[in-house]
Amino acid sequence: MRTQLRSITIGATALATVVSLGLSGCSSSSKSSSPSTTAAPTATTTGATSGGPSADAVTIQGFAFNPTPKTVKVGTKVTWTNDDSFTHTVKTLQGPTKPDSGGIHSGKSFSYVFTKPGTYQYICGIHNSMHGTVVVTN
Ligand SMILES: [Cu+2]
Repeated sequence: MRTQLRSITIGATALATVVSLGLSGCSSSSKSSSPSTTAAPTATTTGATSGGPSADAVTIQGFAFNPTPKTVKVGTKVTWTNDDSFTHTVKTLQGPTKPDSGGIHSGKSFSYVFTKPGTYQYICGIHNSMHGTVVVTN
């Protein structure tokens, strides 16, 4: 009885291995196990966002973030591009998360994916008078 239980366990493990190897694996060890059509969900497109995150942009120019406030949906990737000839940063003071770019040199950009809804208030860490806001909605 014990051995029987054991062999069942081994069989299940072997099956699981075959499944995890997928169709690409060599199925040389396939000994006509009854084809269980209780299919393992192989190609599950996981959850909400199929087709990648949406994107939005903020420009840094003339010592200002534009536009601000910027309203985006959760999961949006926001890219700040520095069109000034000075280095700026995006430093979040208040928000569910605290994106902090570090120095964004002239002509460079910084991207951040907002995964939590809320209001994000940020400044330029170098020029503290530069204020910006991102509002992330569900
Ligand atoms: Cu700045």
